[in-house]
Amino acid sequence: MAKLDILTYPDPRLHTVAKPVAAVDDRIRQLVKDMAETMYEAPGIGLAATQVNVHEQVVVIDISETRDQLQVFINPEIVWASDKRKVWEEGCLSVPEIYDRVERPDRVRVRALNEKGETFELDADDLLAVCIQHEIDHLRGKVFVEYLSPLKLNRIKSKLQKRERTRM
Ligand code: GNR
Ligand code: NI
Repeated sequence: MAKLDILTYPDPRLHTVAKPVAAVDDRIRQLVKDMAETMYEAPGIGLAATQVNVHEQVVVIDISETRDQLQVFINPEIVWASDKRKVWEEGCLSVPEIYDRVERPDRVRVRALNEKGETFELDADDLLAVCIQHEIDHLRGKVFVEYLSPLKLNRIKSKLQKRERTRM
């Protein structure tokens, strides 16, 4: 298994739109393993393939405290979202040490393929609903800070670019 490098905002590759996975084969299963290892080591509660510069629709999530409840979503799509919305304080492995409030639908139903290539549907609320929407955004080339005001976004960009320059 290999730990993968995570792209950091404002890397333009984070805006690439991921393609659907055509076949859930051993190559995809290896990618899932590598992404899971990368997520656990980071540590984070989710990771989208976009963040490791692979532009295919693969997401791994583990919101459990015990870090042993891996959830895999291939070609995920939101098939229903509640009208009710909720604000959550989000963070992102591609935007280190930046946390801010984002409003999203409170509950969503997701349809995806599992590691065997079988279709499943899942109703998500609370942190799982936030996380799956955050990850599907990555697959579409969107990073959570892009929901913030232009002023905040510019401050975040300069902070991260400065940090990059000083190798912090
Ligand atoms: O580890 C993560 N924590 C988190 C917290 C609140 C909302 C979303 C997230 S996802 C993030 C990992 C990540 O960057 N996934 O893309
Ligand atoms: Ni993220």
